[in-house]
Amino acid sequence: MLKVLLSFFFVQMDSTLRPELFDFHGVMMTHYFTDNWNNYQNFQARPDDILIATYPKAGTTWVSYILDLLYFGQTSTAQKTSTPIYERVPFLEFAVPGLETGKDLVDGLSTSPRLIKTHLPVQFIPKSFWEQNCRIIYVARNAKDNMVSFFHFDRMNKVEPDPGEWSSFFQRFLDGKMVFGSWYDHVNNWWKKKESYSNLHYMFFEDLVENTGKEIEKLCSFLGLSPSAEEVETLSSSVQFDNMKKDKMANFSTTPFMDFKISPFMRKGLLNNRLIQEKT
Ligand code: PPS
Repeated sequence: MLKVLLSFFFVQMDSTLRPELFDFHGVMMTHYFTDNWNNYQNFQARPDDILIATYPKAGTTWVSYILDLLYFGQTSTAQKTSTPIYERVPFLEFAVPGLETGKDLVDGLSTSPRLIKTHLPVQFIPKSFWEQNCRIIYVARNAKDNMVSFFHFDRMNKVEPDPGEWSSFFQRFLDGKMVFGSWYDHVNNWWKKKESYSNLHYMFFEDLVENTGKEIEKLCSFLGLSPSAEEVETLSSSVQFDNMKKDKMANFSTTPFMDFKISPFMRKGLLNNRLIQEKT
């Protein structure tokens, strides 16, 4: 019942209730990701925590789902069919009134390891992740597909700033005036972090599309896991776009503030240049 009421409330929110962007320590943010700043900056990471970091719309959910299946694929079916991915892999900085904060959801996780999602630029990561030498996976996606995905997401997500017309959104993206700042600064500063922090696995959305099994193997090698070739094959097919799109626990259709009548969360998930290649 609570979920139904929340959906009603969020879907009724009009554009005037959408958040404004503001400059926060040199990065454009909205208050939904800064209201809980002090709390999440003091987050106490554990050495086996795994952080999945991305610029928004770069493949966070895909990699979260892969890791969840790698570690907890044997969990009871009841849990798998009733706990959405955003509760299994909480979004650390998320703080929307009426919903549990990401930080509280992480604190409530009883799993080991805990899988944690973030879109924070590298300079905003709570210091305990570095102190505990946690494993961090960063996923980057090419700017064009990332931007298109972000535009459609902002249209349907009522807790994002209004995207406006495509032309102004396009310019804003180029100017780096998006939630979590500039795409270029994000992917570039995380890339540079690899030089000083070795427990960082930097991967690309495009490689996952091209050869999911190979990327899963690289992930496993980073995580110190050794699944059989058959297990990798099975996992690789379970996490293909069409399967995840159908899965209510992975496709965000249970989220109260997203309007799927405007656009689905899992929209295309393909490379535009691959489509072009296929056509020529
Ligand atoms: S979010 O809201 O920032 O956490 O979004 P994120 O999960 O990072 O990115 C969403 C995009 O990833 C696509 N996606 C996939 N593509 C291919 N295969 C699989 N399995 C898959 N899972 C998620 C999803 O469709 C979004 O991209 P677009 O281009 O909008 O479809």
